[in-house]
Amino acid sequence: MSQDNIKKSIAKYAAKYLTENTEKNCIIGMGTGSTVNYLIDELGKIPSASKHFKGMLSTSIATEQKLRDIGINILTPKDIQCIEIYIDGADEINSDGLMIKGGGGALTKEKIIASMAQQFICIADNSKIVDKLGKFPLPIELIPLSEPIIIQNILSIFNNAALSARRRDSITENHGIIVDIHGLNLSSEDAINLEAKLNQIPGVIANGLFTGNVKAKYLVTNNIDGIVIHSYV
Ligand code: A5P
Repeated sequence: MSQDNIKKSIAKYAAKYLTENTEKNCIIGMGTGSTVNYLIDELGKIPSASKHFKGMLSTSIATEQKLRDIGINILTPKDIQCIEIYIDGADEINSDGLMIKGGGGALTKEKIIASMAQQFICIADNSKIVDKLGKFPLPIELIPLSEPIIIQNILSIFNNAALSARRRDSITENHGIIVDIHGLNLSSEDAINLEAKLNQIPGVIANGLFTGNVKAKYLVTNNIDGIVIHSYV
């Protein structure tokens, strides 16, 4: 099966789960990326879906537009304290449910909305499952002011000459810039420590390490037999 078809089958499973195993009028946080896009497409095929949910919080303009297109009510984080489920893809996920996210540039909103959720359900094909985090470059969103100093402060944490920071061309929805850190190889403990250190650098808006209260509780993925669910403590 192609990677896209695997993502579609994961998305189909997740759409059925969300409409059949959640309370009516619940609130869902919806991530960003191709797997999420397939999930929204699948929700659009379920006639009851738009009425089942009170609404959804969206993590990007692209996701919001797709949700509106299938009739989902869009809610704003300002009006809500807590949501039942946050559902999103990942760029990498390890055996503890820790992730690298932000390949699509939406990491800041993703992290905020994930932090409001009682549980994070990750939907990711099994190519995203890794032993160590960091083969996928770690995105860090910065305010553009004094970019060279901020990047210098970020790189000084690592003390590793093999690392490099590459700036993306595009500006984010928050008017930030994203640099991707290449060459990391992080255990869970490393990832937890690094996330905390990056959060302390002035000018860093958010980093793409999802640990602590934003790590995954469940992973919907695939193996050779079909869909499998992992749960993390
Ligand atoms: C978006 O910013 C990322 O966090 C996505 O969750 C990630 O890039 C996964 O994308 P795909 O579903 O396209 O693999």
